[in-house]
Amino acid sequence: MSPTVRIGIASFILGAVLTTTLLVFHPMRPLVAKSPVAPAALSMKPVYIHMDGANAFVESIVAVAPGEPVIFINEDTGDHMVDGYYPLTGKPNAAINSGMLMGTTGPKAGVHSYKVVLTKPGIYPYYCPVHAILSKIYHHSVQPAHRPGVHGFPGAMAGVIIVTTDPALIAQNPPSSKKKILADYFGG
Ligand SMILES: [Cu+2]
Repeated sequence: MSPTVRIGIASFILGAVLTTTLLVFHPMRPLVAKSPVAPAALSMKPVYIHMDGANAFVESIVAVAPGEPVIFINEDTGDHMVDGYYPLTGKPNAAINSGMLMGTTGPKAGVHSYKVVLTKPGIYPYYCPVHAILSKIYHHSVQPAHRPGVHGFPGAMAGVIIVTTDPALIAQNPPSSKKKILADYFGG
């Protein structure tokens, strides 16, 4: 091999090494291609809220991911409603509006349910106007209160859905919110 050829090969190798080094360590080039930010590992399984014979929402506070369905299950023989409201004004929030949710005598009778899907993060209070009222507290603000004259749960039949991307909040849902039917809750 002539010295000229040897120098040529050496130059080629050096060039290749330099090019590779520049490509790998160039400050503008990330060493590892960034994958798109994976959405948080949030469940899209429905979260269930049950209404029982005591005229209560059993899981009165639940958190869900945006777009994760919330399904209200009426396990009471009596009728209920699920109406969203804005606590600062008392005005209805049309995003949650079940209409009359008929009572259910048992799992074989066909359980009446209402599904709501909320896509915007936020705090969504709701109440059952059959068994609770919105009581004025300050200026136009309201809070749910027990409807005088109705029996059952001594508190207000009301609850809150929190729509959040924080899995730590969703992890705090009560275990019964994972089950569609609570076998021992029919009646009332
Ligand atoms: Cu009710």
